Amino acid sequence: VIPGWFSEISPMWPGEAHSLKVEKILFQGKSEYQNVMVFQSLSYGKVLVLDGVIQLTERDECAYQEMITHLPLCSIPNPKKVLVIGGGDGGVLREVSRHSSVEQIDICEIDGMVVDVSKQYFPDVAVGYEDPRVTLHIGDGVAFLKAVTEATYDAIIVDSSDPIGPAQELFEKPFFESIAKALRPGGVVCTQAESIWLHMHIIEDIVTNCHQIFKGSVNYAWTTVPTYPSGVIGFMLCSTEGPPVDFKHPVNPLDANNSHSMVNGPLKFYNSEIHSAAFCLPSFAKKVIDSK
Ligand code: AAT
Repeated sequence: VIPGWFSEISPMWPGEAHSLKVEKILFQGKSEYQNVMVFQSLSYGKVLVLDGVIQLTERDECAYQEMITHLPLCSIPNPKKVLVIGGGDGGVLREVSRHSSVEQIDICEIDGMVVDVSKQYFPDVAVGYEDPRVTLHIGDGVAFLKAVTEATYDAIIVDSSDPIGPAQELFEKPFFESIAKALRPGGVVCTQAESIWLHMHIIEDIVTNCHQIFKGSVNYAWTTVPTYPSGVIGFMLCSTEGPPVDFKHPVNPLDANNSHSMVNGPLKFYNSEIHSAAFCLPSFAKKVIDSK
């Protein structure tokens, strides 16, 4: 450990640790679920860390939040009801709010401290909560989805931390089964699905489960996020039986200067070309994912 630097050390990426130079620690606390820290970095703006793992930085959060949101929402014609699991920082809400067809946005985040800290230190991210269509539920996403007994949502976005800690069950088969039940015919899910460089075994399991559960399409996409382990992160995108969804060709494009956003002006990362490109996989990953 280098003094004055934050290093992201975890058994989930043994033998490597990305580091950022710390200018100032702004917040440190312990919630019921995890350690919460915010620091000012030299080169990536403010950084939110949970249990020693970077959740977002001001500089590159757009790459993750825009992709995890618009990959699913731009793939279906008229999303109305959207559920976000995790994502307590509000960044995904901010992105969902760009879609004018959306009428209802539910979010279920397990940790109230993440919400409070984000509102205090990351106003440009937590601004998503200002959208009047948003209802915040503090609780476990697994229990929340079990309680949804009808096919309710057009899209479910699982903006989850890694499967060590409170998010573990969000990577398991029963959780994907509750997602499928809570989605309308032709509804879509997009989940945080880790890195092709580090976690092919996790990805393999998720893909296998999803093929069994989702009768529409099952796809893996990825993007670059410099401050996430290995610099890339992926998403599992699936649709239920019903109107077919071709994730690779967005039917509901977002205008670059989208005026429906409550916030933050134009998109910084997402566009229709990068949407389609996100589904192109390196050969080593394609081989494994396509074989499932
Ligand atoms: N928006 C980018 C940051 C995240 S946040 C992941 C969120 O999931 C955290 O706020 C965490 O408290 C919440 N969470 C964890 N478990 C649950 C659960 N069971 N139910 C509801 N919310 C939960 C993603 C970071 C990705 C990191 C990649 N290394």
